[in-house]
Amino acid sequence: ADGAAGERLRTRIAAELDHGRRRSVALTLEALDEDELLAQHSPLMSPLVWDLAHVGNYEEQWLVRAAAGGEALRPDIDVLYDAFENPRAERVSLPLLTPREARDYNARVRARVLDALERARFDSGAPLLDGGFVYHMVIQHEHQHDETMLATHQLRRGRPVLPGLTAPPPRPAPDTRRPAEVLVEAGPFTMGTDDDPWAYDNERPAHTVDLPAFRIDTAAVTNAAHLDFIADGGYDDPRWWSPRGWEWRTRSGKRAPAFWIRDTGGGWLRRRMGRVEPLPPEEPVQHVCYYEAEAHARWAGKRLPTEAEWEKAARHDPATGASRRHPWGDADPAPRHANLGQRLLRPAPAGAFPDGAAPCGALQMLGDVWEWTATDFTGYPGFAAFPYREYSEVFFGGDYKVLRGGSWATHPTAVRATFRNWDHPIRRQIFSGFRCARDADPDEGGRRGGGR
Ligand code: AVJ
Ligand code: FE
Repeated sequence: ADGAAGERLRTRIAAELDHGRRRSVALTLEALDEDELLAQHSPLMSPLVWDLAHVGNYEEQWLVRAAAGGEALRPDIDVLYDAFENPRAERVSLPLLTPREARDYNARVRARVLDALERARFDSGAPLLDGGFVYHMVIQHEHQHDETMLATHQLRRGRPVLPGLTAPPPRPAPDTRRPAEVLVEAGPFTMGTDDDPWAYDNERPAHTVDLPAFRIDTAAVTNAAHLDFIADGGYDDPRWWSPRGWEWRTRSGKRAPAFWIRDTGGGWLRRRMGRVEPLPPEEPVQHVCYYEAEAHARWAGKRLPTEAEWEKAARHDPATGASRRHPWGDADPAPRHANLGQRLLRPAPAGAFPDGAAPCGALQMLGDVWEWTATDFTGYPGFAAFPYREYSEVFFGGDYKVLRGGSWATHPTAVRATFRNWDHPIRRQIFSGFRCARDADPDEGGRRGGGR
């Protein structure tokens, strides 16, 4: 028996499984009628009913079959919900479960899972179950798809359906006197983790990375700052764009972030979950691709942070030399720390959440918008795929940039300062923004900066 700790973990897991399912249901069955659930809202996305049954099928495969050794409920549908077999644009033409069938299937899987959870032991040395790993993986998987479903909602045309859209934006008193940048001194820090019971394989193993001193923006780049970039002709000036970025810029014809709309008066509006509203200047810019982030940073005389710089700024505590789980410490994310978990359907103003500051003073490293980094997605030294290659390893070396920190849509269980996300550099339907960095001046921060 795994004692009181095991009992606490089982209770927490049951609660988190339930939170995830309530969220999926709110984004599908409660939000939209059958036609809209089956429809393809964008070639970039699955029909929502695919995500819904995929989440149940993943749970069946990992918790019913792999972890508990139970009998398969619907082995016949595995092939429909295999993300590698079926590109997103083609899923609409598969013989998918109907919304009702998907809901019933998910409920049957969940009943088996809760039954198995009663008997699960987390200290038996079985790698899949150790510390609750595979349950945590499945909980995070559902939340990741819930964020994906929110991106589908954002792309969808038609009447707004999500509750909370018209609520006034909260004003957690952004610190307008905050410094524009903070300094991170030269030296080593621990990147990644060996023992976080929620960490994916790509966050492991912990390893030391030694960095020169650098400066990083205190908060993410705002809509106002991006408007300055636009007003200065940034989208038309090849000096700021990398060759691949300029190719994207000219081929796509894009000259503003996705979902921005030019007002007849010359100002800017944005479409958010079906609602058109004035563009809020103080919010982090959202729905930019990697190339736009890269060009803006160069125009500003800066660059994007590397992934290692981002993680060091987010969690390295120079007072102890240790790396924290979250910027503010090891405590689980609470509403005062960060804008996570779809409490709002938007980013909070840049400069908010002083209680969530990192040791270096950077704000909002978790929540609000995913932040593009300059780094390609690869495995850390000593990487070992676990428990399956298709979560991360098959993407290593592909055309993917790492994003860090989670967005307003990311559930608190599905992000931490070690969490790594990745996407193609042209993608803009995700809740993506950025902050800039630059080498420290030669006379500050210890060992001088240099090329990388
Ligand atoms: C880690 C967010 C890139 O959504 O493609 C979902 C997560 N993996 N199902 C994705 C994932 C399998 C993945 N990302
Ligand atoms: Fe998935």
